[in-house]
Amino acid sequence: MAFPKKFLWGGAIAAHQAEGAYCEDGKGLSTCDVIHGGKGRIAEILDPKAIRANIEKGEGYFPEHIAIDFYHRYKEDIALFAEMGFKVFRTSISWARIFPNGDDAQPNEAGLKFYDNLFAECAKHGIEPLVTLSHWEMPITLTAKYNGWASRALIPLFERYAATLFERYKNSVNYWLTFNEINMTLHMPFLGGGVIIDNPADKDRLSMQACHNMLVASALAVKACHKIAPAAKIGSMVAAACSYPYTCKPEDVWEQKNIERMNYYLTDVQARGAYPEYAKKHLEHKGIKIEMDAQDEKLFAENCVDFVSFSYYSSCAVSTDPAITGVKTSGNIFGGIQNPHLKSSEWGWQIDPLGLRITLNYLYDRYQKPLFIVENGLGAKDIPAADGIIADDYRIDYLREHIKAMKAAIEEDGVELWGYTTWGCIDIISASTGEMSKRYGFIYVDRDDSGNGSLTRSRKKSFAWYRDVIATNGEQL
Ligand code: BGP
Repeated sequence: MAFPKKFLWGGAIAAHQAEGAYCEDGKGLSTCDVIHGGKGRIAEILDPKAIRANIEKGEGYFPEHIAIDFYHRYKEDIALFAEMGFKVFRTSISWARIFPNGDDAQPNEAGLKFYDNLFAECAKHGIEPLVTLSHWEMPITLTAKYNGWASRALIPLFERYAATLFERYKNSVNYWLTFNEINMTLHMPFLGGGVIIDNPADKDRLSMQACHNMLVASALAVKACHKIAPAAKIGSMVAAACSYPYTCKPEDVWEQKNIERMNYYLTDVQARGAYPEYAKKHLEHKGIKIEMDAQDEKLFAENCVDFVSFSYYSSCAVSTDPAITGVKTSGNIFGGIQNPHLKSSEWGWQIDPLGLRITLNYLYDRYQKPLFIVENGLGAKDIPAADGIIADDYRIDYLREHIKAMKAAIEEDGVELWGYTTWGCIDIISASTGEMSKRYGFIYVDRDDSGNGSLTRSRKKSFAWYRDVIATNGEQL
């Protein structure tokens, strides 16, 4: 049998993409509450004027305000997860529910209570929560006052937020992640770190500074977790961008290597405890001087994560040839060159199950720590048939092939993998487009891209399929 007996099968969502109730029970406004949906979402996130206008005026439809109303419907949803046999459920905590402005004197009791109830509901069904402290959202006040993670002022605020959560949930949460896809802050500083960049020439410096500050906060969270909840495990989380040299030309190979290294330097700090030499040189060559405290390096060295988690959806190719670099694929925000050997999803994300096995091996070789796949799945348009049934065989095929790749990595390569949470186990708002129609779930939610629909939940064909996968511990695919 390939999968260990205690393998954690489950699914994942994030607070802002599911909860809604954006200003209920004392919650403050979050960064994600001021982003519109639609194809222009990424451009809006990168446009300082648009973001400022949204913060000031707040006009138009903001999909996260109601999302799928998980805040009021979590009992029904968790019961459905339990019906599939979930062992683990990954979600995040909304910082603005706990500290509405980020720097409030006291936490918001109603916000804490919501997560008490949520975790109690998980416990009732024997489901282990896996909780991200910060998944692409933070109190908007922290952007307004400090320009988000660009400032070190956020470090003690985050430390207190994290400690508050560990104290409160030390008996109900055994698995924590610090920042979701920390490397994405380099590409999307507002989404990942609440940072607005007015001068594009400042992007590298500010985003790398923001990441440094987040690394310090992440190490402090690891320290606090080990002290307050010593039995719990806390991990890092990176968007694993599997890439291949487009050709065997040494220049292409070298280019791919460099892109890959810059993708993992933040995880290197979290998992190995120090900035790698190549990253220091990169900063030096770019003329970027990161502001650091004398204590930062010691803190990194002493507070490494217990495991490394990652998201994996697709792979891309890398080339130095301008004739080839024209053919882009979208991928998980950073994109790359289209690989002619692979098929793409409707959103242009290239489907590559073997890339998952390659990634698992690569990360295990690099960090020699247990791994956790905390996001994987296929975003697709699901069209209910006349009888209401959604026969999402394309999703089943995608997941089956990826699970086979995991199996091979465990059985044949000896990778230590703790668990697998498919992304968007119930349909939620897409992070990159704000659409509802980009669906990942086993559970269909009746809601469209403009916010119409009854929010009723129904089981797709993949629901019964995943239930059987879990019941047989990955034997029946
Ligand atoms: C990851 C994020 C998630 C998520 C997922 C799928 O990058 O951590 O929040 O949404 O990608 O992306 P999308 O929703 O854009 O399809």
